[in-house]
Amino acid sequence: MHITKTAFILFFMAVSLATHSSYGQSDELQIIPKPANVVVKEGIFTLNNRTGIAYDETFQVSAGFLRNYITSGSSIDLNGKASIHFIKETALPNPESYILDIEPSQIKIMASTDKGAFYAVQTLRQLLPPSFENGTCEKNDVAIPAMYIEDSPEFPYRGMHLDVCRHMFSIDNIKTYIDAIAMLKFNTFHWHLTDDQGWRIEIKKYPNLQKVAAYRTETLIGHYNTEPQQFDGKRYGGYYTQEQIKDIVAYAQSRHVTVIPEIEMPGHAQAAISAYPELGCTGKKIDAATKWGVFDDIFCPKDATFEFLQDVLDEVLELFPSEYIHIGGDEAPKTRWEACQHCQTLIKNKGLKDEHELQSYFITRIEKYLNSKGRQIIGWDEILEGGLAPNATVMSWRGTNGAVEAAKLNHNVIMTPNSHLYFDYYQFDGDGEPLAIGGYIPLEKVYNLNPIPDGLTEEQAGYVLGAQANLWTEYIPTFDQVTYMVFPRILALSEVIWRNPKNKNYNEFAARVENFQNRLDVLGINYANHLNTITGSMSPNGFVLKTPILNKDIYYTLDGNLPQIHSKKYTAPIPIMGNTHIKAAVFEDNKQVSSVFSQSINHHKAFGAKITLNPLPHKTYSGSGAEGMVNGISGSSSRYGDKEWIGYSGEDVEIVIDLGKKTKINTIETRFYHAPGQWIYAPKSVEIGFNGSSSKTVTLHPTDDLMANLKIDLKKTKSRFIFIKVPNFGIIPEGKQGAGHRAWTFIDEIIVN
Ligand code: TNX
Repeated sequence: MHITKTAFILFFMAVSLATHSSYGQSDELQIIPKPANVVVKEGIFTLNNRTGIAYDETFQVSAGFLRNYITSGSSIDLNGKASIHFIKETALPNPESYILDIEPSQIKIMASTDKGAFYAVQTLRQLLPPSFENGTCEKNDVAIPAMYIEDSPEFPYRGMHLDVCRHMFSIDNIKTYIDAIAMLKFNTFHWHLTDDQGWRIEIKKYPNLQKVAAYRTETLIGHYNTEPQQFDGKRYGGYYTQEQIKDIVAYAQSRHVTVIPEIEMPGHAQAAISAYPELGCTGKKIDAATKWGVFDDIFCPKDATFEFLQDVLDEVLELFPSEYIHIGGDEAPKTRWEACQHCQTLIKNKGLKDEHELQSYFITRIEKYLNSKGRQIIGWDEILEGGLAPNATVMSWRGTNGAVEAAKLNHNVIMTPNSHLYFDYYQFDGDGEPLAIGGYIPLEKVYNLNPIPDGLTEEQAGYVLGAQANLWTEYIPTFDQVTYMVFPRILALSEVIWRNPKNKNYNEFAARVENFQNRLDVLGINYANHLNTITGSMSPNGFVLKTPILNKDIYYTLDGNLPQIHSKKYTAPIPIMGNTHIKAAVFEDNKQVSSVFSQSINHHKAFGAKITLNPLPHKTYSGSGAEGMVNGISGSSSRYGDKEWIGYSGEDVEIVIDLGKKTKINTIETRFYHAPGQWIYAPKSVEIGFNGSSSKTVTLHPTDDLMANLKIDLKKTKSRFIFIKVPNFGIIPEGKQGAGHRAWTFIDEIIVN
C-alpha cells in the first residue's frame, strides 16, 4: 500500500471522527503510554496455533521479539498460516511511528523502520494477557479486540538514567532495567559509570582503575544528615568488564535502546584520582569517597590529564556506538583550581577570566576531541557556566533554567529537572517508604510535567529533544529498590514523553496504572503502590479526602478511633469547626485496602486568616500557597517538598497575617527546615511585629532533626496584624554542599494561639 502522507492523515481523521464518540472513558484502552490515536472496531482477532508471522529483513528485531514473546509466553507456536504481517509503510510522521491495525482476519503492523514496528509490538504486547510475561498463559485461543492504532512519539529523546557508582547492580539487573524501559517505548539508557565513590567501567590501558578506583573502603550508613555519621566498615565495589559492556550494548540494541555512557569530568572524579593521584591538582594520595556529596578533588586540567581522558574515551568509543557521550560537567568545586599554580598560569595564558571559563575550556577541549571522532557531547547544566562548548547538548537538572538558557543559545536540551524527574526522591509522604535522599515527587507530579519549559518560543521549544528521569543510587543498595523507585513513576514519564497529552486526566491514568500492576506482578518487578492512598487537603468548604482512582469508598472518624466499614462514609468536604483529628481508610468488599490516613487540624487563632507572602514562594515549592500557611496543617517532619511547606531560593520573605480584628495573642509558632545537605538553611533570626508595638527579633537554633523551631511567648499582646520578616540565611559557607550559592528557606504552618 502506498499513499501520500496527507492522504493518509485525512483518511485517518475521517475514521477517527466516525467512531470516536462511541469510545468512552470506561472502556479506556489499558495501554501505557497511551497511543496517540485509537479507533476501536467490531470483532476480535484470535491468536492461536493457526496464526503465523510474515516479515522481511527490515523487521528482524521487532518480529523476532514478537515471535519470542508469544512462543515463550504461551504454547502458541506461530507455525500457522501468516496472519500477522509486518509491512513497510513510508508515509508516516517519523521513523518511530507505527500503525497497528487489528482486524478479525489479520493483524497489520506498519512502520517505516524496525524501530517503529518494535513500538507496535510493545503496544500489541499490552493487549495480550499479562500471563504471557512469564510463560504461564494456558489459553490456546487468545482474543484481541479489533482496533486501529496510529501512534507516534512527541519527543525523539526518551531516556532513563541509572547510577551504578554509588551502588552497583548485576548484568542481569541491567538487562531487566533495559527490558522495562523498552516495554514503555523509551529509546535511551543513560549509564552513569564513573563517580567519586567508584569507577565501574574496565579501561584496559589503566589497570589501577580496576584495582583501586573500583573500590571504596566502606560506605555511609543511614542518611547523610544523621549525625554522627556512621560507616559500615565493609569494602564495596566492582566494575563491568568490556565483555559485559558489549553484551549490554548488544542487548539494548536488540530492544532499540541506545546506551549513552557517562564519564564524569572534571568533577565527581575522586575515584579516578584515588587510582592515579597525578590526575588531581595536589598529586596527593586520596581514597574513593565513602559518603555522598560534592568533593573538592577534581581532574586537574594538565596535558597528562587530557591524555588520560582521551585514552579512556578511545576505549569508551569502541564499546558504545551512541552518537552522544555524556561527559558530566556537574558539581565541580573550583577550590583546587584556585590554589593550583598550573591552573592559574593556564587561565592567564589562554586569556580566560576565571575558573568557570577554565571549566568551559576543559569541556570544549574534550568536545573537540569527541567531535573529531564523529561524536557529540551531553553535559549537565553546569556546562553553561563560563560559556557553553559550541556543539554541546545540555541536560537540565537544576530545575529548568539551564534548559531555557541553552535553548535560547540554539543548543539542544534534554529535560531532567529535579523538581519532577529525580526518581531518587520520595514518592509518598507517609510512613513506610525506604530511606531516600529527600525531596518529594509523587506520581501525579511526574504525570503533570510538561517537558517544554515556560519561557521558550515555539522555535526555541524545538531544541527540547525530550526528557529523562534520573536514578541516583546513594540510598538504593538493591535492585528491588531500584524498581520500587522507578515504578510507577516511569509510567507517568513514558506517557508524558511519548504523548505529552494536552488534556491530562490523572484519575484515568491512575486507573491504567492499577491495571498495569498486574503485568508488573507477573514480571516480578517490585513497585510502589500508593494508588489507594488517601490524600487530604483543606478547601473553603472543609477538608477534602481523595484517592488517585475515583469512586473508591472512603470511611472516616473524627473521634480518634480507627475507621471501620461502619464509620461515616465520605461524600463531601468535612467542615472544620474546632481542633479536629480525621482518620480515614478505603474499603473494598468489606476489607480495608489502604493504610489509615490520619490528619490533625489545628484550629488556631490564625486558622483561615487572610495572609500575604512577599514575594511568592518558588514555583516548585509553593506548598498550598499563602492560605496553606494558616490552614491548620503542619508540614511533614521529613519531606520539605510536601504541600504544606513553602520554599524560597535565596530570597528574604515578608509575611503579613490579618486576623480580621484586634486579637489577644499569646504565642506564635512555626518551623524552618534545616538540611544543609540539600542547600536548605533555617534563617539565623526572624523579626516579628504587631501594629502599634515595636518588633521583636528571635534567634533560631537548628536541632539535629533537620528543624529550627520558632516559638515566641508574647504575654497577651493585642493586635489585628502580625508582621513576620524572614531573612534568607545567606551564602552557603565553604565546605558545605552548594557552597557559594544562596541558601533555600523552607517555612511551615504559622500557628497563632
Ligand atoms: C546531584 S544530578 C548530582 C548527583 C547526585 C544527585 C542526588 C547531578 C548532575 N549531580 O551527583 O547523585 O544530585 O539527587
